[in-house]
Amino acid sequence: MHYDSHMDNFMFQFPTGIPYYHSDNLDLISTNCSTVNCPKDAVKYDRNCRCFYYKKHKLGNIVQLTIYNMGNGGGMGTGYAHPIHIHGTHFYVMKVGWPTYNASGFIDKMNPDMACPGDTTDCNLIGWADNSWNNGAVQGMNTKNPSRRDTITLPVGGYIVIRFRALNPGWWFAHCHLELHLMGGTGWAYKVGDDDQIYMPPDNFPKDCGVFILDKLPDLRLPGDGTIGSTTPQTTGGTTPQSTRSTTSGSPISLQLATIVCHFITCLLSIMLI
Ligand SMILES: [Cu+2]
Repeated sequence: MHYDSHMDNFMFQFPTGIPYYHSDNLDLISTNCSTVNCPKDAVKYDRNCRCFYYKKHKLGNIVQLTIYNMGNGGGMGTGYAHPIHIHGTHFYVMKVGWPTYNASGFIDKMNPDMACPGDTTDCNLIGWADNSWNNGAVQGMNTKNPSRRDTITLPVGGYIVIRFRALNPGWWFAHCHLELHLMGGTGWAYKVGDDDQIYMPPDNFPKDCGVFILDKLPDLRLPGDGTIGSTTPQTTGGTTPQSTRSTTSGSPISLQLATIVCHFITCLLSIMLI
């Protein structure tokens, strides 16, 4: 692991072009995360870890994300709470896992639900402490009346579990809304649907530099022959969150486990080096 803003050991880097026009070869416009040299044992800022980090979700799936904030071991003055903001969908807050705090209000212990082997700043092998929580079966989720948000604060030394149904086809961005962290790489992109399910931008939308003038509302169209598309997603239920047991047995579900960290000093470094 390297020391900086990251998601799953990668520092998000924006593509240089628009993914809608390059879905058949994203390497033309972005750095592929499978090709970056990102040493797990780096002990300082490493810009080689920058890449276009993204997830794929099948249209209509329920997506459950667990995001852990490694912080910096919960020491006083270290680590940040991150306001995680997701574009393209609202989501349900199924659970917030908190650290424990001392009488002065500072963190004294990371949340024990996550097992972070070794040093607390090296979570390459992170997972649930209780194996029975794997595959989405997180205990303690609010499946009755969870809050519906577009942003949720991720506490230092804790985690969040969120769910959304991937009903909005396209490319979207999710990120920490502290701009310093966003620029440092605390974010990820995600693609909902296959290319033939994703509406294309209007014909006169600039693919590179240029000016876009909206003189009429554009027709919705899918890639291919330019006709107006119909992308009514084939969902398996309503938009209300379901329990893990019901989703795993009756609906497709995507599970992702992400880790996130940002250290103040290294974030500043990343800004200066950009
Ligand atoms: Cu942040």
